[in-house]
Parts: sequence; C-alpha cells; structure tokens
Amino acid sequence: MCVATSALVGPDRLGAARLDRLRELEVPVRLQRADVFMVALSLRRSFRSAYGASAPRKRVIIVRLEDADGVTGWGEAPVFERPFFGVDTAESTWSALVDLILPAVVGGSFAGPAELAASWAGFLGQNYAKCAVESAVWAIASERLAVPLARLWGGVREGIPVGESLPIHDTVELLLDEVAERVQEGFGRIKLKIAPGWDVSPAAAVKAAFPALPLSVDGNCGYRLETGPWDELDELELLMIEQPLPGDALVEMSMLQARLETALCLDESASSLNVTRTALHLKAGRIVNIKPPRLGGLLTSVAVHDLCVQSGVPTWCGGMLETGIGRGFNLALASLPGFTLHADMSPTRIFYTEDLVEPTFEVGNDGCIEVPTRPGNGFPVVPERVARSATRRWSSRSTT
Ligand code: OSB
Ligand code: MG
Repeated sequence: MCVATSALVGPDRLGAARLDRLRELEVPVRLQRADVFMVALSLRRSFRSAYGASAPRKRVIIVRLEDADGVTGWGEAPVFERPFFGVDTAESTWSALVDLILPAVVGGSFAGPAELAASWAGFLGQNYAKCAVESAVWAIASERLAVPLARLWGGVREGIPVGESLPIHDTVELLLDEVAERVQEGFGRIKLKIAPGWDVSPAAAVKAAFPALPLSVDGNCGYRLETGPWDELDELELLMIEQPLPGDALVEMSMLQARLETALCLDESASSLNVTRTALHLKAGRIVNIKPPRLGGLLTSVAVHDLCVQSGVPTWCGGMLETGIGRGFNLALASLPGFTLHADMSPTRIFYTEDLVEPTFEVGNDGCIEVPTRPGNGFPVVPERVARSATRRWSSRSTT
C-alpha cells in the first residue's frame, strides 16, 4: 500500500552528498539547437483560487533542446498570464527564454546540467524560464546516460502518493460531489483552495462528510493576520494551512504559526533557497511545498529538499497545473526521501482536454502514481501536439 509516511523510506542515505553529486555529474552536452513554443491548451474548467479564475485557455511555454548528437529533451514553463502567484508572466518568461537565456547557451559545450544552469545563475527571477531550460537539459543528460531521472537524482520511491487541489466551487454540494469522486479514484489527500467567503464552511463540510480523509487548505496569500478565520480553521484538525498570508510576510507567518496548532505550509514564501532558510529560521511554517518552476529549477529544488531534510521539516511536491512534460520531472523529484506528504500531482485529464505526452499517467489502485522509469523525459512527448497547439514559435536556427 502506497501511503504518505516517512516510515516508508529509509534514512536519507545520500544526505549532504546528493547535491554535490548532482552538481559534479559529468554528462558533456553540446547544445546545438533550441526551440520554444507558446502553447494554448483548453482547460476543462476554469481554475478558481484566491487569485481569481483562470481564462478558459491556459498558455504554457514548452522548450525543446537538441544536442550535437541529436539527443533531445523537453522542458515546461507552467506560466500564468498575470503576476499574482509569482512575478513572472507568460510574456516575461518568453522574453527571458528567447532574449536572455537561450541565445547565451545555444552553440555552447557544457560539462553537465549544473554548468549549464550556472550560465544564468546571476539573473534575478525568471524562474519559470530557468526551470524549463534546466529541465530539458536534465532530460538530455538522463537520456545520454540511459539512467531515469529519479535514479539520477537519488530517488527512493517507486510510487508517489497523490492528492488533489480542488478549486473554489460554486456550491458546497458540488464540492462534496467532486471530493467523493476523487476519493473513489484513490486520491489520498484533498486540498481546498480557500479565499475570504469560501473557507471554514466548505472545509468543515468536507471534514464532516469524510472525517478520516487527510484535508488541507491553500489560501494563496489571500488573508491578513488580523482578519483571517484562524481559530475556526485551527479547530478542523487540518493537515496544514498552505500560504495564508502574502509570500514576503515571513514575520506575520511566524506570528500566526506561533498561535496555531495546525502546521502552516510555505508555498509562495519558499521563493528561493535563502528565503526558505530564513522562513524556517523564523518558524514561519512547519511544512514546505517544493515546486521546481517557482524555485527556478531542479538543482535549487533538491537544495531546498536537502535543507528541509536537515531541518526535520516534511515536504511535498506541489504543482502549477503542468502538462505531462512538467509532471514527469515533478514525479522524479518527488521520489526523493524528504517528500513524505502527498503530492499535488493530479493527472492532466482533470485540467486539460488533451495532454502533450502519450502515454500519460494515472492514479493506481493504491493511490499512487508510478515514478517514470524511462530515461529522458518521464513520458514521451508528442511533438505534433506541441506544434498543433502552438500560437508562437521561436527557433535558434532561424536567428543564429
Ligand atoms: O498554490 O499550489 C498552488 C496551481 C497553480 C498555481 C498555484 C497552485 C496551484 C494548485 C494546483 O494548487 C496544483 C496542481 O498543479 O495540481
Ligand atoms: Mg499553493
């Protein structure tokens, strides 16, 4: 049975050596070509959170890299139109990719992914762009070594216990129907997006209908310390309250954590390795949600994971409505020992009418998603689907 518990995995055998190994990994890559696709995907329904409702079509940016031997790797920037969740947008990420990051690395030779990622390490922000390029290079490295990413990164799990993040619904009844459906499908944890006006009553209703179901809420920075329904939420015995206050409100998060029994989880606040370290030092939360696009790549994500393991802080892999391209990397990352809580890893069929990979992934009877075992991208990317959904395209070939 695949449950979310630290008892499932042994001690962190690699410990401090893991990141050094990854940074020193030698897989020579001569980067010959880069292609970038602005892709618009139809959402099955709009995703509503404290940031508002998403548009019916969601844009994501897909990066394809090719080395001098013709080995290819794909990466994804799960961007948003407006800078609510983070400072980057679809347009700023496009510009970072095609004006800053890619022209500087195409044609270059690198000892491995870490050396390539060092090319843009000095840039502030641009985290979605950095993550997409670093991911694609990791896919090439994995393919060249014929070693799946999970093994390359020191994964210890074959299946990832899956939770679902439920958007704000029109009514509590509709929400309960969807929770029942997901529980039936094997999802082992439910997270409710909350905002003032949609918080205590939906959470209490789900708790009453499914008392044994691990339940959490995600405020997406929508509350203030002085006015949130803290005592009422605290009584619901939630697994965690994710990011109720603004990302940079670390002192306020720490004050809130001090008066709650329930653990606070850092999402928007965990914006870099140093900020996460500061937040943990201030006791601004007791759980960390790790998302490679928010943190600007896999190496930084592993660094944050290692920090959490060393600090005794449980982590889980969050999501940003990625397609199967981004989820493939997240699944491999979530196989590392510190990821002891359910991941936001719902199959793409829940959000999109069509995935960009085939086959894609599903939740097994045991409530887990299998960690991909193929080298390179976790799931085979369908280039025609990327091309068909693309509304804009850039290639290093036409500009160099
Ligand atoms: O706050 O965790 C979040 C989606 C987009 C942006 C931010 C968040 C989310 C989710 C969905 O909660 C998680 C998923 O990808 O399944
Ligand atoms: Mg969140």
